[in-house]
Amino acid sequence: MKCRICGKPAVIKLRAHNIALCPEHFVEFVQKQTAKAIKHYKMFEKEDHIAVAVSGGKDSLALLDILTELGYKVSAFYIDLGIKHMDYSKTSKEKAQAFCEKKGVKCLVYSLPEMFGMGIDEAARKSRRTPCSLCGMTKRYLMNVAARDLEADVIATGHNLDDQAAALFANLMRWDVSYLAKGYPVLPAEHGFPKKVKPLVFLTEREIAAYAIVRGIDYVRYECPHSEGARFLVYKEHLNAIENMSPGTKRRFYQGYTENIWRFQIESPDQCEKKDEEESPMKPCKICGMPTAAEDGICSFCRFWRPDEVKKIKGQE
Ligand code: Q46
Ligand code: ZN
Ligand code: ZN
Repeated sequence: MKCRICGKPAVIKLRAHNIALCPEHFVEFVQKQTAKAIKHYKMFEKEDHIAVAVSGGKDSLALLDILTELGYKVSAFYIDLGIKHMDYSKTSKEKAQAFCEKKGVKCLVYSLPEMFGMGIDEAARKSRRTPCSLCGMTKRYLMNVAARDLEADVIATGHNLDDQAAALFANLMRWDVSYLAKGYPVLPAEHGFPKKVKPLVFLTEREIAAYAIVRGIDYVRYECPHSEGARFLVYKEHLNAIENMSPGTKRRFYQGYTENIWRFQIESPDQCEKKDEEESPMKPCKICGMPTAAEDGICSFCRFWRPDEVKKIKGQE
């Protein structure tokens, strides 16, 4: 197998693109695909400051590598969830910080155990919530805080084509129209929250894993013990089987959806009515100042993580 561009030995065959590439040209290919997605979906411009959410995994570290290589102004942040199983949080924090240092990128760390004296598992146990629902709310909030602290214009996450296509597949199977309306790789800035983008949407998991190896990126090899990956695994496997039969399907499936997403964003009359009733104006949280729509003016993060301050505020009212 020879590189289609230079004829040197190839390291990877990309059936969807009908090419084989050597390490040098594969790296170039991955970076070009990312640049293409950024341009195609109007994610950001050269002068923008991008905050990359790094988890210590291959996708987010590859994203950081690609964006810095493409010459973007990049900072990073890591959210330490305090997950002790297999030293998951400790190891992923070390890998994330070491890679940021290697790339000369500033990395802010938000540590739940340091800020609140407990990690996501203990907090979930105490509140009888599932770790992932609590984690989702916590990460969304801290991402916005990180963008504010870093004075970034946009937050970038490492979701890849497999993630996006599997989520689309799952949402279609359930006809979950509210999620189908939100699967675009760009979420505009809204209500005081920053823009959020997914620049790796043109690249498969396999391509990103190969990129991380070729570039010598040291990442955590295992996923969070509560990984949502398992939820989508069956969809990923089915999509891979179809991809094997007909290379390029995954990309056409997701890209075609992004071109047709407006079809899911048209609201039915009863949805409009419901929205009018439900929509309450955003205001700054009485405790942390971040925007919230909660009627009592206390955001869901503070309500959960800062109960003493909530009590104090309620006592004063
Ligand atoms: S939500 Fe759940 Fe993830 Fe949080 S607890 Fe782990 S698996 S990290 S994407
Ligand atoms: Zn080559
Ligand atoms: Zn708050």
